[in-house]
Amino acid sequence: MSTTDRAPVVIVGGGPAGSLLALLLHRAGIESVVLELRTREHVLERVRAGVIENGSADLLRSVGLGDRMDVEGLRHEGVNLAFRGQLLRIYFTGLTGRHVVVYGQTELQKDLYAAIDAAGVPLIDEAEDISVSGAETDSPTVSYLKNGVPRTIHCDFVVGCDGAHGITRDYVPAHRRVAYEREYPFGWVGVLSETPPVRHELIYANHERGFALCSMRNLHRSRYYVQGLAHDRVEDWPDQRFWEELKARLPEGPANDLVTGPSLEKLVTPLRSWVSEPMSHGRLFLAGDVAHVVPPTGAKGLNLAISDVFYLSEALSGFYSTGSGAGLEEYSTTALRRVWKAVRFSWWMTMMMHRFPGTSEDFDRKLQTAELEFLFSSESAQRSMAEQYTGLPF
Ligand code: FAS
Ligand code: PHB
Repeated sequence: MSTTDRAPVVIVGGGPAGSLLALLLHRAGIESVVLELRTREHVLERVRAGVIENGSADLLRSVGLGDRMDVEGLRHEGVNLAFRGQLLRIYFTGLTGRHVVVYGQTELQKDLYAAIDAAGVPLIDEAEDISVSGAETDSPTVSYLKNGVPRTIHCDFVVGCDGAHGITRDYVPAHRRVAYEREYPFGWVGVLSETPPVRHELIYANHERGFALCSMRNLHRSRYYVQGLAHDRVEDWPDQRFWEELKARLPEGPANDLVTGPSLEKLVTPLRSWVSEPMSHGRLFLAGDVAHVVPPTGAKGLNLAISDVFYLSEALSGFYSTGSGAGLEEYSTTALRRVWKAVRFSWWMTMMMHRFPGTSEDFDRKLQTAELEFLFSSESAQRSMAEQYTGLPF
């Protein structure tokens, strides 16, 4: 027995991209259905990004998602770079008038689900075997299994927001799809701990033992990362090794002040830059990690998902309010223009702050040192970094 539904827009994937798009469309009077493969609880448990750009925070406030973020989130007017025992503060607000908000993706996801529930947007979790047909027609359909029961939704548009391992991108024919990739010969080991942050702003450290990052979720909960080998596993990094390595990579002051404790969560993640073009095909549109992945060094992943759905919601509301498909035709080009700038910034931060195996004193290492020395000594270089870190305009 199958059931057939209808909705103007079907969104595949209930992460930040999918759920924010559903909310933006609802506010524009456009109904949608969100299909999520995992349970809500699983999505809400994920510990991922932590930095929200200036523009992303403004967009979230404009759709009623600013209250908890502005109370529990931390406004950061700068960030610190550590190199050769020195700490340099990049004063965002002084250099650009802008700031970032440190607010965990986990918390944002909770706010997003609460907002789409309050708006009455159907989010169907544990939706399995999703398939799309007719993306090249004006009336595509999306089929899936819910509790083993086959269901089909007829729609006008399908939006793939199903992340780096999603299936929707495969509905862009292979002859039209181009993937650009750069893999890095290392990964990150991340730890969440119920310990006070070592400093009230983030520290990105370039050290001969490898990169390290000191971040946080609030004034009692810290998030730390160290550079590990590309194929490290969580079990290779017992807590004691993690804390010893982090401490060794920080300048003396923060190293002495570091409060350690048991890890609440630990992950290892490979680093890669990857973009799949185009981000649309017929009535299928892609947004977020399903179309592009960046190394977290530039804190851009979540923010790119937000800018993608901003552009797409503008284009879809243009279509439904005026009948014009101009914005939809332009969507892929518009989104990719901002994506590639963030891909470049994330690549630049990664190249500048990590130790590349086997490059103790070679040409690349000399370049890295020169890059950091220039940044430490040039206000215009610091302003360029501040502009990009706080987020380029949409
Ligand atoms: P998401 O992956 O968040 O969401 C996609 C959703 O689609 C998921 O809920 C998934 O279950 C669902 N899905 C998958 N396949 C499906 C299918 N076939 N059918 C239906 N649903 C399906 N960014 C930073 O800026 N800083 C960080 O520190 C950082 N850390 C990260 C750590 C990890 C381990 C990862 C993977 C990413 C990290 N990121 C970080 C990037 C991250 O924030 C992403 O950019 C962000 O989650 C992208 O959001 P979405 O595009 O919505 O994809
Ligand atoms: C985080 O807080 O998890 C975080 C912050 C900045 C990054 C990456 C991760 O660049």
